[in-house]
Amino acid sequence: MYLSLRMQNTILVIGANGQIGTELVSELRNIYKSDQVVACDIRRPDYDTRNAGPFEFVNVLDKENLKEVCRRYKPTTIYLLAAILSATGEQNPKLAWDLNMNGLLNILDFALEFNIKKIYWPSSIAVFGPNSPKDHTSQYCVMDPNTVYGFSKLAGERWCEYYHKKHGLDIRSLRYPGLISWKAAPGGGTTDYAVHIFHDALKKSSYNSFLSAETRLPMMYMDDAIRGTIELMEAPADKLTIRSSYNFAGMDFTPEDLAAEIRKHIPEFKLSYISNDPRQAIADSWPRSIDDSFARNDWNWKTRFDIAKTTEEMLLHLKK
Ligand code: AKB
Repeated sequence: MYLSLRMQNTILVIGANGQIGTELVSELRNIYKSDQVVACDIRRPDYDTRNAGPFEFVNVLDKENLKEVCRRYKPTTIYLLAAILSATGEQNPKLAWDLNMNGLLNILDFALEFNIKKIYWPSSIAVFGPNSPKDHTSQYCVMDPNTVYGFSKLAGERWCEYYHKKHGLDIRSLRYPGLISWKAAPGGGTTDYAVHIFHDALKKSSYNSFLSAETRLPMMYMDDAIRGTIELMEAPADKLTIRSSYNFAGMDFTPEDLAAEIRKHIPEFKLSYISNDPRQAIADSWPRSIDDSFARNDWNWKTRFDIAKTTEEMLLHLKK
């Protein structure tokens, strides 16, 4: 089995069981052969790995473990998704810095050592801070993130560009907004309310939001995020003018906007608010909307899901 894997392109997805990884692995397995896509995580996935494709235990901070997996699979591409997000990161700042930063540096070094052709690493709208422009925030502007997650992502972006310029590494990245999906739960972010709200709307026709009524944030439906990620990875290298991380936009809305959309399907839906949640301050430091014109111009990015279509899809799938 390993001999045949060595002769073809092999993709490692590290952090495969998370919100993004769960959907990315299955989409990559639709595009490539299942055994070309190795799901890696510190936890075994819920699905049956014998049918779904190879799975390996990988801790991105354990260099010996990483080296052994790279030797065995000879990956041509790595997607590094393992990270601690904004809200969880504030509860354990040193661990968030360690995983988000040293995990990336380990992969960048292994990419050089094992001649890995392409790397994907996600950044986030969390790289912006309280002094960044709030509306249509541009690719290049003041960036003063004040969460550990945010400044680990900003530092990571600088490392990505540095390895590209200094070592010619083909590394690609997107600044994800809040991601809305139904297959796997989000993992400790500030934008998670926009997923929880759908579960509670169906279960109890109400939701108690930890962000205030007027908190507008950039968001995206997961199908768009996965398609955009794969489009970026397939774009010709000479078209890419950004090697730190691309601004990437879908839609933007407030909890009130989302509640109004949900009421079109569940008229009795009620939204209430928790006060003094620490995630409010994080959300207040982030942009309200994003200008993603570099992604549009360089590799023709176009969003497909607006708030209405996202709401319809989320309710439809979660009802099943
Ligand atoms: C978070 O809220 O921390 C993430 C993000 C925007 O990167 N969803």
